Amino acid sequence: MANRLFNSKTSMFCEKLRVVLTMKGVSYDVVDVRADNRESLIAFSNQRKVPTMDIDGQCIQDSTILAKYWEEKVPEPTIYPDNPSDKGLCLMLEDWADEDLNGTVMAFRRAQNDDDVKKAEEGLAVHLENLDLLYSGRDFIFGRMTLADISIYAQLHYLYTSLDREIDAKYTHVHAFLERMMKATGVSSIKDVA
Ligand SMILES: N[C@@H](CCC(=O)N[C@@H](CS)C(=O)NCC(=O)O)C(=O)O
Repeated sequence: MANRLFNSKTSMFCEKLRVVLTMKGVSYDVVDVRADNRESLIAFSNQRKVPTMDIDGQCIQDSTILAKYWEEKVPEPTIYPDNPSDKGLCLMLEDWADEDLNGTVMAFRRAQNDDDVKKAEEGLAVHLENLDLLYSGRDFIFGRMTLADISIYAQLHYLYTSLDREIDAKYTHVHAFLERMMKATGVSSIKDVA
């Protein structure tokens, strides 16, 4: 099977998918969409968003759909919890990270002035307080690394890799989680991507 990933190194959704692909041992060629201003991506998929994959000529787009696709193709190791109720919660957390947490993180990118940055910081603080509670006393949300952890990590990691921001040291459980995720994904410096 020939797989191509239309990739942007810094995209949080691409990092989320790359972690899943590595976990499952899926091999793929990388097409760097920044190298040709997305021309080959648009020619292949008729749209601009990454991650997009060419899987034996089949075009599949969106990190959530691709994660589900690869889970079905390569079930082990699984990216979801075993218990169906936990799986539902995992998918909800994936969606929360991809939408709400992403919106908060991207508010820094969209900020035009100090007031916007202050609002973004306030929004992020609410999520960090909740995440710090969520990760207190547990390594991963469902005992082992699942798509919920991967999705949350991809968003928080983007603060460091692309926005040159740091998470306040007072969120000790969040920091311990980031370190666990870096170890699990083979990233030696917080500024590097998986
Ligand atoms: N829900 C999508 C979001 C993908 C997304 O927003 N990708 C961004 C990069 S992080 C992109 O390619 N944006 C380019 C554009 O919209 O023109 C997913 O999970 O894959």
